[in-house]
Amino acid sequence: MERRKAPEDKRTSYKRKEKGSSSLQRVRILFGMVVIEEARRLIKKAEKVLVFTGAGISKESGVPVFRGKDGLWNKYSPEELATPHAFNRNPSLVWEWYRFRRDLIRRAKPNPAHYAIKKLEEIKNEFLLATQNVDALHIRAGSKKIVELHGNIFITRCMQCRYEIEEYERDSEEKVPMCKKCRGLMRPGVVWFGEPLPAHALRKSFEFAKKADLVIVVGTSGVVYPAAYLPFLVKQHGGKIIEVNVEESAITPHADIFIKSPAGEILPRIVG
Ligand code: BV8
Ligand code: ZN
Repeated sequence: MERRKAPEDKRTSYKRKEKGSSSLQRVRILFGMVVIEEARRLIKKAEKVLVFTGAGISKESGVPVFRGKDGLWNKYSPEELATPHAFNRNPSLVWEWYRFRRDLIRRAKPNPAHYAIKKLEEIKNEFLLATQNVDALHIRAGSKKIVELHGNIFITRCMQCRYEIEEYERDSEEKVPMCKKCRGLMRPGVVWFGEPLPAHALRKSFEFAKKADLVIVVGTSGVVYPAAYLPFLVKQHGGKIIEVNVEESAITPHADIFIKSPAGEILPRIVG
């Protein structure tokens, strides 16, 4: 009598599927570990290290990024708020927006990714951190060898005599602050679209990129120029690119190692 196929087949197929999927997971985990090991090896070996960061490194600190579905540029248009033209047109609207972001950032704290970069600065003889972030969280984490390519949101600067004040703790009373030296209009100390980057930050970061043997790119979409040239400069001069991002960016196709992970979870593991 022909034996009816045992019902368990489904189970075995399920098991097989399960076995199949878990082995795939195991491969992924193994591959992930290999990639992390490779990144650790490259970082250990590197003598001149550049770290290039974007808004993604501060996401786990609660500071919103710019692009993507919950990015700032979804709700607010950069043209209306982050250009010299917008400020001349409506300085109080622009100040309102920068004060909203200042308050948000004041309530944020540096996360393990910020501290891992500070640690790397202490380990490496030749090191530079070039950040696009204006949130000063790297500075609050203790980074010293840093250039702020797009300025610092807590700096308030006179548009006439360039007199500057730092407002880390609180903002001045006036809705639109005026300079106490020349009564000129004061603006946030950030670089707006269409404005040149601070010459020293540009020169220092580009010079360092040309001699760096490794750049670690963390949490940037890599679409804002001239900052986004930095990883390519390292590559053009024979250096390697390690990228950490929760998703692929404009830099990923050029990365030697791409680690798809939140920066706060992975940086302490690859820098340690
Ligand atoms: C200038 C300060 C000329 C203000 C900012 C060449 C080609 C094309 C365009 C241009 C070009 N050259 C110039 C331009 C124009 C323009 C530009 O690049 N436009 C782009 C948008 C097309 N550049 C300029 O205007 C620059 N100036 O060129 O001047 C000149 C020269 C001489 C004389 C006169 C004029 C000035 C650019 C600076 C603008 N200012 N910020 C403010 O903050 O309010 S830019 C601002 O946006 C940030 O600073 C930052 O740089 C940028 C946002 O980029 P990201 O940081 O990458 O953030 P984003 O949200 O895009 O991505 C976040 C990433 O993190 C994502 O990939 C996400 O997946 C990832 N992520 C999320 N969570 C995590 C994570 N990763 C890891 N872990 C997580 N947990
Ligand atoms: Zn002034």
